Amino acid sequence: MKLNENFIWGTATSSYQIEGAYDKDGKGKSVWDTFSRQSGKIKNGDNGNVACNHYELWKNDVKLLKNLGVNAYRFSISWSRIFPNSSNKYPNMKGIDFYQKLLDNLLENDITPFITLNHWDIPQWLEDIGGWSDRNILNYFVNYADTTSKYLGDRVNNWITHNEPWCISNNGYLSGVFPPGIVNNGSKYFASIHHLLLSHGMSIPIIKENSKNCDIGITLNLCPSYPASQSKLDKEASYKFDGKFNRLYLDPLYKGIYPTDIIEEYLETNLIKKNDLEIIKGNDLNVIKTKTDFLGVNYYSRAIIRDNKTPNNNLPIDTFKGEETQMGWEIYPSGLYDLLKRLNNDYNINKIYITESGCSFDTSPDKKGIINDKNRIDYHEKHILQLKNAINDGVPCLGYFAWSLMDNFEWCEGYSQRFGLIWIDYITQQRIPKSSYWWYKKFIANN
Ligand code: IFM
Repeated sequence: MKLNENFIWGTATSSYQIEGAYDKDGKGKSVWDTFSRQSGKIKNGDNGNVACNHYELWKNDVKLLKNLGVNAYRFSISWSRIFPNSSNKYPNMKGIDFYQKLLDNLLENDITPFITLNHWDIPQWLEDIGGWSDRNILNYFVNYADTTSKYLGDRVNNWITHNEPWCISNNGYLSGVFPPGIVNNGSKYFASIHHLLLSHGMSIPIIKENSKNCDIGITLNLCPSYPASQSKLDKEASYKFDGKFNRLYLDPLYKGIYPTDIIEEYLETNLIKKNDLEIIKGNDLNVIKTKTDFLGVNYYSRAIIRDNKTPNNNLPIDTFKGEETQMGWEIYPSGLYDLLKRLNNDYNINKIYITESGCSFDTSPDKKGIINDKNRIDYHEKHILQLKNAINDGVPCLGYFAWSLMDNFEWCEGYSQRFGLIWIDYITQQRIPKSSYWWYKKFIANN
């Protein structure tokens, strides 16, 4: 299983999912603070008020990272800790201070930080003026990227602008299961995609100015799709699914164009109207295409697509017969290989990181306190093997981040899903490394 000796072995987390301290040290409310308070939105009425209390326990968490032996750690910044309210003039220095200390400690421990600027928890005040559906957000994002890179840029060489724009747009404006909880609003959905991608491109030169010689990327959750049969209809439906899930983000980023077949379908089905396309101004697509240093790939599963003439975005996902994780996601390691090969062929990307790969299983401590999550070990082992095959076949993938360092707030699923290498007791905040933690440690050491 040996890979290049500079290979990045990391783990990943995000601010709202682990930090807690939702109102400490001047932090403002994020959209997830607000959304999780609305009844029926989150399983068991959970919220991220305390989460893993990483805001207080971060030193201990860095020790766990060090002991794990990872050479990188991906985490995100809580935008509403930095700009708690709409005055937006000066950053909240207590928020900056928290991340500076965390970064210093990581660097002292030889752990390379990868920072995500937007892992979904944008400030509520920004949502109140239109959030991602409004063009005004561009300047706010650029200002946020400028400020954070000014204060943190000397410590950080790897920046990720956005995490999984598909989730923000699709879940925020079509299914409505994420904030702002809007259902079937095609105009806002499309606008949010455009503004996410555009703000990515706009912020690249700004971050580069402040954080010398850094690499900047964007993380997409990509899902390879396979037709349920070799019928023409199924193949076409599978290609369409790929368009909505993958090409809608990859094509503008790497080719400077939105996929025509998808835009046409959206127009035909009235999901968007012709004048919704007017949000694409003169130079926007060129800005989106600004050279991105790396692509972050989050891979969890595949889709099997069967055409049943369902209109709009509701393409059916067929059932599968393989094993699944507790989220009900099929375990399909070779999808990672197929995806990476495809990215290499179609987009010729010169640097890729697997910024997330992982699974939810709720294996709990046994009588001796041991958490024997063999299925998680198996999951990572199989995915890393596929990754290695892809690298051997020429894909420039330089790192793998296991999702997640620790169990955490899994969005609409609350605390009911556990993805961590470390078990969290949410009552005592005790951290117990699972067998997968010890396995990953040994695996990294051997590599
Ligand atoms: O927990 C999430 C993460 O925030 C984004 N990617 C998928 C993970 C599992 O659902």
